[in-house]
Amino acid sequence: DVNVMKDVTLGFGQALDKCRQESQLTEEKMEEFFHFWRDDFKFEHRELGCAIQCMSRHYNQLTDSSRMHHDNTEQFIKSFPNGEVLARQMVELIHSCEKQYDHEDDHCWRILHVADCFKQGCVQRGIAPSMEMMMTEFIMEAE
Ligand code: BOM
Repeated sequence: DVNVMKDVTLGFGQALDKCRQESQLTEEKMEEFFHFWRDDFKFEHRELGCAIQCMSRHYNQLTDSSRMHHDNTEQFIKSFPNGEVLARQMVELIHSCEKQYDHEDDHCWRILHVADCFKQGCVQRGIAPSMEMMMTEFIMEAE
């Protein structure tokens, strides 16, 4: 459900600031992580892939080969309200995206493609939050 995805995104996005420096992801390339869900968001900066790698590592969601750690990712999603309704679906979706891009040896590029594929899959399944939802919640949290 879209509300779960909104919460998981905002939770995951908490690691962005910590990862900006090491990934070189400037605010010009991505101001806030929730912009991920904008209709016109372009997955073109390798730095975003590096940032997602850093953020995933921060939450112990990566294996030594920089692939998704299934159990830890499932637990992370389940740590949000109603997370259990989406956890398996999200892990399976990310894994199917990983398999599609397994030939890409550069971790940052691969993760960027996986993220794009994950977003498209969420849109198709109707579990992608709207930008309006993301903005509202983000502003509420900041107040
Ligand atoms: O192969 C490496 C796997 C990296 C996972 C990339 C998934 C895309 C995540 C970007 C969006 C995140 C929103 C919510 C967090 C889900 C865990």
